[in-house]
Amino acid sequence: MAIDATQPYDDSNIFARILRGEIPSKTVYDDEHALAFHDINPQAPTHILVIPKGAYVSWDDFSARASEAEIAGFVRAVGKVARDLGLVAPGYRLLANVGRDSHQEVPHLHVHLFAGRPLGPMLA
Ligand code: D5M
Repeated sequence: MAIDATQPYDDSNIFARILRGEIPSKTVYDDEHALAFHDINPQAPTHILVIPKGAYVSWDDFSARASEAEIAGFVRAVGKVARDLGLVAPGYRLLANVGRDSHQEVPHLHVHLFAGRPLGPMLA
């Protein structure tokens, strides 16, 4: 079910539980500011989720409240995952859903990274 991204952060969400180690994930990258793991319901041969370690619901929440170090760390982590997985040459797609109309389901900021096949034109 899509969430209302204006709600306060709910630390019982599934990604908060992954960050606390309460639920396993197939981790591909982990550092001070970010965690990346395989999506449980992949929409492409490679489908990774990259999340900041801090408690942020959305891009706008993150950009308003996160420190410069958190923002830089998260953005660098997304790029590092793409490089480390060898995705730069074939190409990849980043996508972040925010709120009801984009059908965001998990109320912890995440970037989807899709790769591994021609992804076609971008869908609005
Ligand atoms: O996408 C939320 C994404 O989170 C969706 O593609 C499934 C994925 N998901 C949900 N639970 C898990 C677990 N436990 N591990 C890995 N991936 C998971 P959204 O942009 O919010 O619609």
